[in-house]
Amino acid sequence: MPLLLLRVIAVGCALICFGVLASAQERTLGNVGSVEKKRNGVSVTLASRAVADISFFNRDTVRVRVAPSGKFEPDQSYAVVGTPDPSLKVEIKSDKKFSTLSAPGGARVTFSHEPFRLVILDSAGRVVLEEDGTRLSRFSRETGEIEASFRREPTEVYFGLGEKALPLSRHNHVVTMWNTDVYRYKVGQDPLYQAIPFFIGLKDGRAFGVFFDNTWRTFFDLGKTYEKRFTFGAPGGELNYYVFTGGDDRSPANILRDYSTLTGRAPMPPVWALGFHQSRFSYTPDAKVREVAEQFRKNRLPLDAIHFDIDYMDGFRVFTWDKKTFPEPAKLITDLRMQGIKAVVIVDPAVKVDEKYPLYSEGVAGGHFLEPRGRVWPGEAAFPDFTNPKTRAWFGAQYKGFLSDGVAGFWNDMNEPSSFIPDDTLKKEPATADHPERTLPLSTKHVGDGIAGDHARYHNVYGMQMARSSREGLLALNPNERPFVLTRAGYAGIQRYAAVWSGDNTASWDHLRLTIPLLTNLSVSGVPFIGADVGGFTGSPSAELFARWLQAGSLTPFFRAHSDRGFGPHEPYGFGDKFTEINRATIEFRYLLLPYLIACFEEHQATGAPVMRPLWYACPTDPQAILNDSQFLLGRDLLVAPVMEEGATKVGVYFPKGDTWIDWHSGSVYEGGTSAQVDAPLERLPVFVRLGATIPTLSPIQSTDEIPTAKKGSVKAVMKNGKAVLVAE
Ligand code: MIG
Repeated sequence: MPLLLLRVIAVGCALICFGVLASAQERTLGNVGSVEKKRNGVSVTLASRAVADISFFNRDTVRVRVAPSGKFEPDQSYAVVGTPDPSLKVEIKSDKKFSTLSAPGGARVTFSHEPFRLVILDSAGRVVLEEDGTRLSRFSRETGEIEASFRREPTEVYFGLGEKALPLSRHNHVVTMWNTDVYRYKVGQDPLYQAIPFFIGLKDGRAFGVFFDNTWRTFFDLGKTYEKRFTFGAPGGELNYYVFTGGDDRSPANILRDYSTLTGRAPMPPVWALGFHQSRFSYTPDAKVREVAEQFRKNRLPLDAIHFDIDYMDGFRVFTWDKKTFPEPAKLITDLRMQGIKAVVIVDPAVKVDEKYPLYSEGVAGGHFLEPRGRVWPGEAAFPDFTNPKTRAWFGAQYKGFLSDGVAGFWNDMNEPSSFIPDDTLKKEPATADHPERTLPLSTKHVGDGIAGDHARYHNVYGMQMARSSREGLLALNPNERPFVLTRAGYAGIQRYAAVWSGDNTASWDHLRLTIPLLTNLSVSGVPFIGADVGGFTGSPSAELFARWLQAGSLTPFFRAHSDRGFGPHEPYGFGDKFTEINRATIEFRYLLLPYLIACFEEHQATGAPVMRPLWYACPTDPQAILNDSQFLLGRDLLVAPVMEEGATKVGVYFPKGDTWIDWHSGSVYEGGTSAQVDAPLERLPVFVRLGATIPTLSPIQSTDEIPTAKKGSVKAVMKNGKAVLVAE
């Protein structure tokens, strides 16, 4: 079909075309010059010389792309894997003053021509987003900055944006996307390790989503500067964003269905990775690892994995073993496997600068390293350029040795990337030791998968591309096994490659409470396989804190206890017999529910629904559910209300509207829309089953190896003689 060129206007007076200049350098897009029809949308030339492409990804998803320079880069994204719906027929109308694009049965976009201003509507014609006329989209050609602003209602709330140590909703906050190694981060600190520039907004019970696919250091000002506006922007790149209008019912589920169609879903984890993991910085030497395994088995504590932290390596050289402390890794790992325990080893990105270390010389010869070098555990170290496909393949192939040793899973740490402060700087400025932005210089050059660029642009995808290299390498080496990769840093789409844990949290009650807002928001950022270090990484948890944290963590998707160097026990057998028994019951409950957890991951695969869910996800119209940050849902049918207060033996629970809930332990029945104080003695995690649900279960096992011979059962929440009851079979 020949391109239809709709010449609109060319009131082309240079004086009025530049829109409102807020500063000497900043300009808005200006008036519309021409509107040209393209596949699934239009291309708009603007008086500012910028061009804007507006198109539909599917019926309910609109993409807006603005190139301030007037020329688009090749359309390449680290996040996006979906392709636009080929069956779409977008209708386009244009007159002198307005253009309108509509997808039959779906969203609609209209924009005025003088000046260019966008309004995006849902399938029922309700406004979803409307550019703020008092602060139109703008850019600076001199600095490369770009920005877009939309009107908001003061009651609007926002969720997602990856991993944040912030309150449940991000309204009234300005947040930053910049992957940062934040040892001992504080509640309220921003940013942390994961940058996911996607959020779900909720207004009057209706959801919408915005994904700003820009890998630079982006920001989101969600009503903080001005309560009737939200703004997002970046110091460079294109203004490239997707708006999810949510279809007819405007549900959060629809937003995540469409977002995950665009950026992908998590593959099914290996079943063992859904069991309990035990970790510490570090279990060394090998005898210590054996002792941990023995303690678990002796105490009949279920366990599927032990993590090997950095000290197993030879001088922190990645992909090596310390011959003194781990002389026979394959033997050790086989012995662990006999006890139903898999080995997970940490793999850091940076390669020790050492001419005698083959990986280093190979990396130099292959041109795999970034310049300049950095400093990490091994001293001076070279960072592979994971934005180079050849480097990803090279690094990924290194897992071969570990696979033949029998290692089952891999843990990618320090991949923000984190680079220590050089010694001479440290001497001069000791305070920089804790500098939160210790990373590579922003001018570091990356291959960028064909679009060369510097670290300011590629920093946020570094960790994700490392995790990709790991996953793809493992699949190439062993196509028949589902890989398990755990990563600390990531960007939108990280769910395709790895599970995520929330880094260096602290052994405190407020960090335990933080896990729910942190993890549920990461979850609705499209990443289902997530967890926080049980017990808190740094610090020594009391027996009570550890037991309560283990309970809360037992129904999060990724379940691992981990500890920093030199702190007290973070092992479930480390607190005396009474607590060993309590902790055993907690982990056993996790294993009992494994078939249900697996079903939740299958549901994610099919629909994009999260595994761990905030209450608002299920009840966006229930005002009491929306800001609840002390409870969560596991899948659709289990409501979890962990105890997160020291000394508490009761917990206040809100039961979301629309369902009836039955206490797993006591059988008490609660109607949706009510609150209650529920008994929660130390040994009990309050869990409630939705009336009508069938929860598949397993008889007690010590590891997932025993699943084939375990007894399969179920717990059903049904009406019997006019009463809601749980029936176990
Ligand atoms: O500079 O490998 O978040 O889980 O135990 C610290 C040692 C490096 C940070 C990780 C933590 C891990 C630790 N690592």
